[in-house]
Amino acid sequence: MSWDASSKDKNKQRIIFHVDFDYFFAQCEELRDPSLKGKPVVICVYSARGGDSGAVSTSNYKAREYGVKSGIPIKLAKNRLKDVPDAKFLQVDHEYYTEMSDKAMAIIRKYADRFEVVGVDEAFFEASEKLDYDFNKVEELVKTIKKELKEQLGLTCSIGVAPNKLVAKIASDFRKPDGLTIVKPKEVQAFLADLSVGKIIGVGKKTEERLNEMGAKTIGELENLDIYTLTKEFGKKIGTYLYNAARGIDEEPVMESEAITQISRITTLKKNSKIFEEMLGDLETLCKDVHKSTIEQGFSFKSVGIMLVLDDLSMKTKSRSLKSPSTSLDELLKLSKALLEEAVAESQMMVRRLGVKVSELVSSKGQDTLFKFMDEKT
Ligand code: DCP
Ligand code: CA
Ligand code: CA
Repeated sequence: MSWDASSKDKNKQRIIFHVDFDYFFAQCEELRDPSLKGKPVVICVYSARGGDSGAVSTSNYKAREYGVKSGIPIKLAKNRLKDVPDAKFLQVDHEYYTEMSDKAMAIIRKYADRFEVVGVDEAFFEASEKLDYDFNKVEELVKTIKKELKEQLGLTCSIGVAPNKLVAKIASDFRKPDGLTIVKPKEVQAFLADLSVGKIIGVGKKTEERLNEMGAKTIGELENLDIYTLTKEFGKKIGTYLYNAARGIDEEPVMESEAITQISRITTLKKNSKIFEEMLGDLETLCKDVHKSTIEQGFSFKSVGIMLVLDDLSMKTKSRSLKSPSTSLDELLKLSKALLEEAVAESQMMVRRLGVKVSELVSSKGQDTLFKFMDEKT
């Protein structure tokens, strides 16, 4: 039965789960090296500048007690932990985290009617049919899933269960780590009432500040703002979204994920060429398009490739991996220029078509694209 069909029956509320792995990158490191457990563990993304320049990707809960969390400079993290001799600073290892993520997702997927991965450490799934639309069966399923993750991988997660994605996502964040929060259909509004509006998916700092100024600090208070006020302030799309969110209404379907493995663009040159400089303009346009699409879909890329279709219609490809996943357009441009320059030097033939691709994609953001979209607009 499709999501549409099931929601037509008013008595049947969907059962939607949101799973979020606890302190994910740091937990993966603890699993690989159990001697880390109990010590502050900080996962670092070192920048190209060397030394301790760069930012903290995440940290375990012990490190968070010292104010060390995602996004702060590594230097500041080291400073906050300078009196803690057993603190550990490790470099990100996306490949290993992705492998753990894939294994964990495979375990959970079995219990879903529909399964949607939204980031390396989180997923939505629907289990309405498997649970006969009975919220009373949720707890047992969650126990089974948590037990299997723990036994097979050693991994803990926090789970939110609700009649829709919006509330499930807020619920998974409600109790952590190793949490479970079930919000039955009748409990939705009471559950949301006292939470800050910033908990709504898509509401970033700017939107939150604006809503606070309008008198809505909590989701309960947001309910007092009428649809006209909200659409006037935020536009029709976001205004309506916020109006519904305040009431715990969200009809977004769980979308079965098809694994995206690469993003590419290809173009036919205006004039066949074997001169690097003549192809540069097209290359830059391709890179910008690929980059835009990659960012919009919430990915970073670890591999860059170019593709040439030559005059005899043969194809030449070249690709290279980065040290760590990147979201940088400059890096994409730099690497694809280098690859094109090499390819042109190696081949005597004219080029007809040119393509750029990024692959080894890492979905680093848990939030859907609305998040970015909303704070840009407001
Ligand atoms: N991440 C990152 N940079 C950020 C935020 C997150 O590199 N600014 C990475 C590291 C995290 C992973 O994404 O382990 C998942 O992000 P979460 O926000 O879910 O945070 P954690 O899983 O680390 O912690 P929590 O237990 O709060 O979910
Ligand atoms: Ca997490
Ligand atoms: Ca997450």
